[in-house]
Order: sequence, then structure tokens, then C-alpha cells
Amino acid sequence: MIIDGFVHQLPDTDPTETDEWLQSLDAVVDAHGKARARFLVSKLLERARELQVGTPATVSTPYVNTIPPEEEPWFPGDEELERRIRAYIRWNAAVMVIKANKKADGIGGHLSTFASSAALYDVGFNHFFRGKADGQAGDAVYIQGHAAPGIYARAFLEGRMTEADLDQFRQEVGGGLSSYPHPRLMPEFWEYPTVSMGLGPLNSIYHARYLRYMHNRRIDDTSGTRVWCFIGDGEIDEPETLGALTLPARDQLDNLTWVINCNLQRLDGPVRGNGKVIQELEAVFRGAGWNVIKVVWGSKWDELLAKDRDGVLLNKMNTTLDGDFQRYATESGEFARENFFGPDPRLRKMVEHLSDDDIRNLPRGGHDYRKLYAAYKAATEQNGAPTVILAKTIKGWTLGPDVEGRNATHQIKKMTVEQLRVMRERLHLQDVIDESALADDKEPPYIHFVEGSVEQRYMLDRRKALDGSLPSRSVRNRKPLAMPEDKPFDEVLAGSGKQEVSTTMAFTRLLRNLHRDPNVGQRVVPIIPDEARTFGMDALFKEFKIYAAHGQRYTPVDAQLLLSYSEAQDGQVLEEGITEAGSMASFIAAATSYAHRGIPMLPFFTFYSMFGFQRVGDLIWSAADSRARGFMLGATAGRTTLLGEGLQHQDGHSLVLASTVPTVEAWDPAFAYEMATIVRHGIHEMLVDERDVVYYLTLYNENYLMPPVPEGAEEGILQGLYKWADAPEGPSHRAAILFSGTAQGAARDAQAELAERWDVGAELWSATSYKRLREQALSTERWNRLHPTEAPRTPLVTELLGGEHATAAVVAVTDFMKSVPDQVARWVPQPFVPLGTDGFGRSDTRERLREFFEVDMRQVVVATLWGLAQQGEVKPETVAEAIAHYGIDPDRTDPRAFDL
Ligand SMILES: Cc1ncc(C[n+]2csc(CCOP(=O)(O)OP(=O)(O)O)c2C)c(N)n1
Ligand SMILES: [Mg+2]
Repeated sequence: MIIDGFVHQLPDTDPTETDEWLQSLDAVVDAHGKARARFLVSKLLERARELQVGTPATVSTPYVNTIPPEEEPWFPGDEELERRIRAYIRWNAAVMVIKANKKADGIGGHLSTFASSAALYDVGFNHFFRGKADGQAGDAVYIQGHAAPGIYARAFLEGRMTEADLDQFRQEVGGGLSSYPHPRLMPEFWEYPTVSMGLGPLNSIYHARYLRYMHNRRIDDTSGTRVWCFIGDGEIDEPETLGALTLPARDQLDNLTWVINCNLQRLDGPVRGNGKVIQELEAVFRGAGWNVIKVVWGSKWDELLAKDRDGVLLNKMNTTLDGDFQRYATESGEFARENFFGPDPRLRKMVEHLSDDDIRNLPRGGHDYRKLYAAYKAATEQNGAPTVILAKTIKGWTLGPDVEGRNATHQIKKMTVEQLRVMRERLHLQDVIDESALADDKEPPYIHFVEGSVEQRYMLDRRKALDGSLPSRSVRNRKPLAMPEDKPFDEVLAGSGKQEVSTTMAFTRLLRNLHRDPNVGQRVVPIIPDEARTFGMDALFKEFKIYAAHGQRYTPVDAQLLLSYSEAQDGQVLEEGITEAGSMASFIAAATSYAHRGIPMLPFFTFYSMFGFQRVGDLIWSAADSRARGFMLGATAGRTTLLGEGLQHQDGHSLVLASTVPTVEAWDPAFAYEMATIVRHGIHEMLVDERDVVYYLTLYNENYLMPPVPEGAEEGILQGLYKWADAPEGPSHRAAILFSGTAQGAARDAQAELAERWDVGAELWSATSYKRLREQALSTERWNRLHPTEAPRTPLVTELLGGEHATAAVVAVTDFMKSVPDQVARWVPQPFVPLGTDGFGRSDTRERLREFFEVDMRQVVVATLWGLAQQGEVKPETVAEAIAHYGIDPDRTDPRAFDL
């Protein structure tokens, strides 16, 4: 294997000297073995690094702790007291899950995740995590979702929760404690949703980067905040977990610390039974440029390693597979003596003086407080790189032999009285929990410290010294933001005059105007995943500048152009590269800034609409849980408006998916003034009304004349539907055509054609948000259902389209699936005919695509006539005549068919 290719390419200036070195190494291997040789080579590498020789970084080191015992710092806490506190937390965490499952069988909850990570959290809570006292932002701590019981148990001991609260674990309907970290359900407690695995780690990276962004742009001093993220070793298989690892190294995010709980198990079984997860991760993180601290072994192993003259223990450590380590966790000390130490007489001798119990209790690093303290301290002192702590633990630790290390441990939620008794002994809690309290017919008790006891005082003092309890979420508006002036909107509301433009171009103009606004300009955060040129947004690069942690250290190829690619340390645009997931994580960081920093921002995340809800839907769901406030813009929207490209690009369903997220307001504007009105309203809702909403707007790339905003149109635009044009006078029949987005073209053409040729006067309505109309109709319907004796209320959509001025039929045309307008069909009194773009997209011209999907002018005309025929207004023969007139093959295959 070639390790360093250059040695084969550069001339060897002194072959004799080279030979002497190589022969020396050969001699060491011959005389003292490979272990000694490796020791020497490592020493040489270490010296070379000290002399700054520039040797290549190794990606893996032996299976021992990164920090040697002599470099461990003095531990400032009271270890005994902290162990005692932790025993209380452990007990209560288990009891709350057990009680919840006794009361409501199947309600779930987890015992073993927290049991394995209790010390990982405690060392943070007692010595590192900064709270939010006196309005400070504190640290951002991303907690593993399944460890929630342990966090509640601590909050209980700190006096932030009561026994009644713990008894309501997972019974959220009555306001009980949420199953996992959900700010949506516990907005004063949880800050960061993590339980959809992989999203917490990704979000933590972009959160740390966002803090630097805020700092470098001089909006806020974020130097006091550290981002901590706790991750399961099974969770690393989610692509989101490791997918963005190089960003924090590139940006030198030394404000970021990850702690990976390597209990070697996931839900079904071992994470890497046939390998070594810690070694695998070390290589990945080192390769990505992280500072890696392995905490593999507890202190009692130090003396054994110090005696390992032949390297046999190290060799055993290096070669034992994780699957076997898991087994050792479930077996006796004698088993380990025979199988781990036993085969090699030198190893067996090393533990001769230890009893079987001593051997069984040789702890893993992740359960050793001092080792963890040393690792956390080193992480906080690291400069210029993020740190990952790989802590080896046992899943279910202290829960007793029936639970610890068992493959089923993740799912265990119940414990017998006998198992509880074993745990009580294991945690040395006999003095607190009376034997009489543990009986089959009794609920196991919660335990708490006596008021004013040393334990209680210690626990509270530690948090006081660290600025208060965590987790804690609050909304403090430290730097309020006023509404933008009218000016940025006026230009867009005025229409495009004689120039044909798209809603995307109009949005770019609006964004630029907002950037120049004296009130909000600085707080606008444009986020783009390498698509700015596609949307015509590259013009913003020069003016906004692209955020780059270290500025622009090269001369861009287009430096001489007016609109060059400009990067700056205080740049405003987050040009994320090709990562919609990363962009969403950036969006979440900025969109929740009003809470975690007390500084509201206005994020505008513009993306290829196909790669939004479909690609990163779970992150959008998590943004909603996070109570995000911001704008998502699905550009190149519409299955036929985006011509060319094909089925993986042409979006006809993001509005359907958007309709599934409760806090997403989904908009489909046809005209620039609608878009501007919606954006202004969104800003008002976010900044003034303080609603935790995400506005999703489709943006299209079809150019047409943008009319000026009609007088008094605002209310109609915002309610989701308004009449855009009256029916022409003269024709005998009346229909209504609802359009949204670019379908306005077909609708307008159809209006003219219907009047001219088919004796139909069609009103035109712009449907800006079917989702909003539906929500309103559902609320009304529910009210009627629950107030049966009162006068029924009429849904808005019924009121608008029905009543005395009702037309005979309604056609709804969209560049999205028919199910988008169908959202309101139930409440439209007259025949309702949706035309949409169901099926796979395909590459062709707009004209041919609209013909193919049956959403062009001709189809709108036919649909209108057919709607009227349902009412007996026109004869079926007239519809047939129109079909023939327009050359439509009535027996052509339905474009929805997947086997076309
Ligand atoms: C995206 C996603 N997929 C699956 C799950 C279900 N799940 C919950 S916990 C778990 C295993 C966790 O293992 P690990 O990450 O090692 O955490 P540990 O409990 O061992 O600390 C799984 C598969 C989930 N929560 N999120
Ligand atoms: Mg695990």
C-alpha cells in the first residue's frame, strides 16, 4: 500500500541513510516484535509533528483513550456527591418510564439509552453547559431523543418539575411531558427536536456555523455559546449525521462539540458487531479534520496498560470485535478472565490480583467521570477545529444483568420488583428506598433530596454557577425588528409595465429591495443551495456578498465583472452548495434565532421546488416542531412551467406535501403583486404577530406581463381566493374559472375563447392558497358539527363561489396535481372540475407539456362546457363538438398512467 506517494516521485537524495533507517525498523520488528515497532514509529511521528515536519495525519490510533492519565486535568468537582446525585437521576428516570407503562400499557419510553449516557450528560450539566440567566443565550445542547426521561429526572430533582409531571410522561394530550424533545409541545423546555435520527447532528453543525455567521456579521456576540450534540452510535448510519462533517472543519468551528455514545448497540442489535465503531468513526472524523477524543477505558484500566510491556493487552483491545465486547458486558468476571485475558498467559497474569468482581467492574470510559471531564475540558479548549468525543459505554448500564447489553435492551420499558431491587443495590440507594416500598402491588417511588441537603445544594449550586438550568426555551426579543418600509414592496406591487417577467424575477427584486431596507435589511438571510444562477439570483452575490468564514482569499475568475462572485467574512448570502438538507438546517438555525438568540431574523430559503418537500420533508417537519419562522421559496415550480428537465425535476406536488405540515402556509401566487402581498403579510405575522409559521411560496420561471395590484385586492389574496376578473357581458351562460400560478395564462385565454365561441361568460378567480381555504372550511364545518342547534356558518369558499351570484359551474386549473384544488371541492356547491398535472413530468416545450397534461386553454374550455353540461346549461353534444373542434383525442391515454 502506498501511504505517501511523493516518496516514489521525488529523488532519494541519500539512499544509504534511507536504508539505515529501514534496516533499524526491520531489526526492531525481529528483535522486539510489531508492538514495539509500532510504538517507536508512533513516537517518531509525534516528534516529527513537534518539529513541524509535516507528516501525514494518521486516521486511526490504537484502541485506547486519546488523553493519557498524566494529562488528565485536576477534577474540580466532588466525585462522590456527583455519583450520588446521578444515582437519584438514574432511579427516577427508570421509574417514570416504568410507571407510565404500568398506567398505560404500550405508551412506550426508553430505559437503556439514558442509562448508558447518564454520566455523559451529568458531566456536562455539572461542569460545562451554560444556561440562560440574565438574558444570556447560553449553550445549545442537542439531547438524544431517547434520553428524554433522564433529562426530566434531573429537572425534577432541580425542582423544575413535580411528581405529578413525571407521572404524565408521554401522556401529552393533557399537557404531560412529551415523549421526546419537542419544542412544539413543550415550548418552555425543549429547544431542539432530535428524535428523527440524524437531524439533530446535522442541525447542530449548521447551528454552530450560524453562530459564527451572526458574529462575523456583527449582529451578535456569540463567542460565549457552545453547541453540544449528543448522538447515538447507531444514529451515525443516517446519511444526515455524517453527511456534513467537512463543513465544521473547513470553517474551524471550535464552538461545536459532539458526544457520540458508543454503547455498541442500536435498536435491533450490535452497531458494528463484526467491527469496531469507535475505530471506524475515529478515521472518518480525523479524515474530515475534526479533533477526535476517544474515551474507551475507565481509570482502572490505566494501571493495566502501564504494565503492558509486550503490548499484549493493547493487541487484545485492538483486535476484539464490538460484538464480543457486547458479550463481555453480559457475562461474568470469570468469563472475561477466561476469554479476554485468559488465552495469553501474560495477560492472565496481569489480572491475577483482581477478583472476578473487580474484572467485571473494570469500567468503560463513558461511565468514568474523570475521563469524561478531561475529554470535555479538552474539547472546550480546542482551537480551530470541532471536537468529537467517542465514549464507550454499556447500553442499559446499572439496570441490572437482565437489561445491560442485551439485544432487546432498547425496547425494555418494564422492570419487576426483583429487578428494581437489584438496581437499588447497584445504585447504593438502600438507605433512601425502603424495602417496603418495593412490592408488586405498589408503584415504585420517586426519590428526591431533602430540602437543603448537601446533594441538593451541590446540584443547584453547580447550575447556578453555570447560569441556570437547562434545557430551557424562552423567547426574549433582545434586538427587536420593525416592519420593513413600504418602499421595497411598492416597486413589485406596481407591476412590470411593458416588461414580461416571472414571479421568480419579481421575488429576486423584492429580496434585493428588502436587503436595502433600513429596518430589516441586515436581518435578511438569503439561503441558496447552488442554484442562484438558475433563479437569476446571482445578481445578489455582489451586493449581499456570500458568507465565507475566512473571506475571499483568491481572486475570482470574474473579478473584473460588475456582478462577480464575491465572498466575504461578513457576507450575507448563505450559499450552501449542493445540499438541500444543509440549507434546511441553516434555515432552521436562522428561523429559530428569535428564540435561541433572542434575535429575530428573516430567512428566505430558495430552492428547486422539486428538491424541497420531497427531498427534505422530514427536516421541514422538524422546522415546524422547532417553531421556525421564515420563508421557503420553491422556485422552478410547476410540472409544465419548468420545461425540459424531466420527471425528476418537474414539481407538481410540493403543494400537496406542504399541505401536510400544520404550520406551513402554502401559497401559489400567479402575479408579482400577489407574491409581494403574501411576503409582506408573512413578515408581519412573524415579526409583529409572533406566529411560529413557515411561508411556502411557489415561484415560476415563465415570463408574462405582471399587472399592478388591483385596488383592495389584499384581503382576497390573503384569504386564499379572490375574483380577478368579472365575466364578460353578453354570453348566456356563466361559469367560474379558478387559476393559480402560471395556469393564469390558460384561464385567461379560455375566458376569451369561451365568450367568443361558446356563449359562456367566465369569471376568473385567483386561488392563492387552497390550503388556507381548506383550513378555514374545516374549521367552519367543525364548528357546525359541534353546534348543531345554532345557525350554521358558511365556509368562505362556499360564500365566495356560491350565493345569489353563483355561476353554473367551477373549473380549477393548476400546474400542480388535481388534489391541490380538490382540497376545497367538497365546499363548492356547483359542479367542480379540477384540471391539473398528475403523473410523472417529462421534458418538452411548455406548450406540448400543457397539451399533454390537459391543462391548456382548450382543455379549460372543454372542462367549462362539461361543467355546464352537468347543470343542463349546455348540451353534451356541445361538449363533444368542442372536443372535436380542438382536435382532442377523447380516447388518448390518461397522462396519469405510469406505463405510458
Ligand atoms: C429516522 C429514524 N429512524 C428510526 C428511528 C427509530 N429508532 C429510535 S432509537 C433507535 C436506535 C438508536 O440506537 P443508537 O443511535 O445507537 O442510540 P442508543 O439508544 O443506543 O444510544 C431507532 C432505530 C428514529 N427515531 N428515527
Ligand atoms: Mg447505541
